[in-house]
Amino acid sequence: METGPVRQEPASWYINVLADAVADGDLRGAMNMAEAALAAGVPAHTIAEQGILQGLDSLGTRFSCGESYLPELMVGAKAAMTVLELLRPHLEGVPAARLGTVVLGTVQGDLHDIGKNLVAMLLRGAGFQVVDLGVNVSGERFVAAMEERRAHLVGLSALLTTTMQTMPAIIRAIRQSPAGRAARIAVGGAPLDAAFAARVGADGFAKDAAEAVALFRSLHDQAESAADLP
Ligand code: B1M
Repeated sequence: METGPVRQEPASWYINVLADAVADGDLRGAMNMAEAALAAGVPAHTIAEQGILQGLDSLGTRFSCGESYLPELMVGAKAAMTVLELLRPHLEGVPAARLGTVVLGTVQGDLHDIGKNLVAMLLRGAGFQVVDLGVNVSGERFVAAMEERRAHLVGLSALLTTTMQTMPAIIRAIRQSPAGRAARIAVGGAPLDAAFAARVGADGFAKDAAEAVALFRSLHDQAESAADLP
């Protein structure tokens, strides 16, 4: 029997095997590999930001090329969501700071929420309170949640080139509401970029969940120093 140290693979090995399992919709394989990666000391945010993302990206490419269809997309998404739930306690942790409240949602017409959920977990881990409105969220629902929770930070997510076009109307609805006058609004999602964010009147764009945390920290600081909170 071998008695030497347990063989440790590089982090990229766990990430690649996990990504393949997600892309193949192999839920058990993805869970096993995420557990093995955690046990090997791969940080939870690396497993999420690289493993899950890489797996869903290659599934998306197969879908675009007609090599996979909607059922495969759904099974891969299910594997990704299950791994994300496994990672949740590691990503959210026990936050020390108590920062502001972020009202977060995927915009109207859009049902993609894996990236938005990852953003929510890292924000909670960083000390924000997150009011997650889920998917298919209208401007009215964003405004109502901001009023109810007295929140001044808002995050809009979109994954479709069609639904990103609903962002200007949602941002207008927020800005025109009494609760939204002092709001700081961030947008994100794969088809967006900083130029789009500026064009639609958002206060910032983040390309991934780690950037979203840094962005909301800076928007929170700006709002505090501007002292224009309601
Ligand atoms: Co859909 N889908 N999908 N899908 N799907 C895409 C987006 C697509 C690119 C696939 C493709 O064709 N290659 C394509 C869009 C094409 C386009 O718009 N031009 C597409 C399509 C076409 C569709 C349908 C129309 C398919 C159909 O029905 N024929 C349909 C639309 C349904 C709807 O929304 N109305 C549909 C449905 C689905 C499923 C339900 C099966 C499933 C979603 C399940 C779920 O989310 N619960 C699904 C999936 C899984 C995908 C892909 C494969 C993966 C998306 C994902 O979760 N990525 C996707 C292809 C791809 O992305 N390569 C695809 C992983 C996630 C961690 O990344 O969401 O980008 P992402 O989030 C990142 C950043 O963007 C950022 O941080 C996150 C972490 O790093 N971020 C923010 C996100 N939100 C942020 C907010 C912020 C800041 C940062 O601040 C507020």
